[in-house]
Amino acid sequence: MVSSFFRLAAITTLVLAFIPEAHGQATGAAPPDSVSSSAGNLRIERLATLEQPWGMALLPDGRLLITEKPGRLRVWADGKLSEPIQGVPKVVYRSPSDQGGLLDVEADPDFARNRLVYLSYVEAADPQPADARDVGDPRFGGYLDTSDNIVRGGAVARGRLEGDQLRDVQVIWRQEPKTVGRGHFGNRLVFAPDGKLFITSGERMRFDPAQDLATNLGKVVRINPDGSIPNDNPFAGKEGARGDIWSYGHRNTLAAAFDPSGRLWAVEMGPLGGDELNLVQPGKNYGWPLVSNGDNYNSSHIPDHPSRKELTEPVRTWTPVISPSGAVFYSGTLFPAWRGSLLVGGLSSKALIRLALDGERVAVEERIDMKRRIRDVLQANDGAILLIVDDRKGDLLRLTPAVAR
Ligand SMILES: [Ca+2]
Ligand SMILES: [Ca+2]
Repeated sequence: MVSSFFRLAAITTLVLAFIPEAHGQATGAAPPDSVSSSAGNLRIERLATLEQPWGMALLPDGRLLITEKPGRLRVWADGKLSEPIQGVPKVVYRSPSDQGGLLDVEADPDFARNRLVYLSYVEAADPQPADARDVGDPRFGGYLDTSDNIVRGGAVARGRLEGDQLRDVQVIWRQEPKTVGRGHFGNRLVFAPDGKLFITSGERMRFDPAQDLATNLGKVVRINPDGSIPNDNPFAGKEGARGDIWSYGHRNTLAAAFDPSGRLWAVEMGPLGGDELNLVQPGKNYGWPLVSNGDNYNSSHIPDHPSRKELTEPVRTWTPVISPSGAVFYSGTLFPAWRGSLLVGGLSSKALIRLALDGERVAVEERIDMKRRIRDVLQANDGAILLIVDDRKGDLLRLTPAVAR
């Protein structure tokens, strides 16, 4: 006991050696100092404050990349937030209620050698339709909001990070077709252990495309890091289907993470109720919009998952919803009891949700009350848990075990 206490104390002292620094002038309300959990009280530190942060990625040297939805990529290192990195693609972003903008960031698994960084974001169609008010244009999907008629879609680009510049930026993937509307882009990025890149692609609030194998909306997508299609994808080379599709029937998947045994888990926003945890497997149909354990926002009924056995059921559903954001499998040493747990950020639930999995079921579920909309979760190299808060003044927070001071 004594030796483990001193080990913990030594680690915490190291963590405290960083001087937290807030970016910009005004910051949001100070977070509480601590929160209780099954691992005891957690110390909450605010490291920085960003505008609508969305995604995080760690570089091998411990530097942290963070996106801001309005279109900025910053680096947090040595207690400081950098100026925006130059060379980031131009994004469509209109207001904090816009689900698009600059979204996720990932570092290449071989970053130490190739310095490649991947960004997902929302781009405008070029050119825009000649008459952007024509509701009959299929790009509008029968939807017309004259205050927001930019035809747009998610995209993924990669470039080489050199100093404060992204160089040789190339688009490697696009959501197709583009349409109007500010929602359901998905766009979470995660590398598989074998180096393939997975992208979650939302159904752009259009429902039916999730079942249409001729579009990549409402799918989980798998590509090679250069954008080419792996020839072992389930629909590669099949007529009438897109080769980039890995699984389909998804609504708006915002979290994706590989567990220690190499299985892909994804967390999906349901409609009115029915958020889902799915074990994602190639070629399977996850049911949207044919089934959902939630119902439509206008209260019209959607049959529940068990009514259609041929559609893959979620491992867990949530009603009321958690509104999932990013997620990560914890493997660090600061919280030994949490090793192997999936940590999921919650927006409307304002929580960090810990799921201990046993095979294909959730064995333990814990909700840590963060009192703020959590947008992404990451494990730092020292085992601390990093969170970003979804807000116009969104904090970067670090969770470590609290010790007596
Ligand atoms: Ca489903
Ligand atoms: Ca239902």
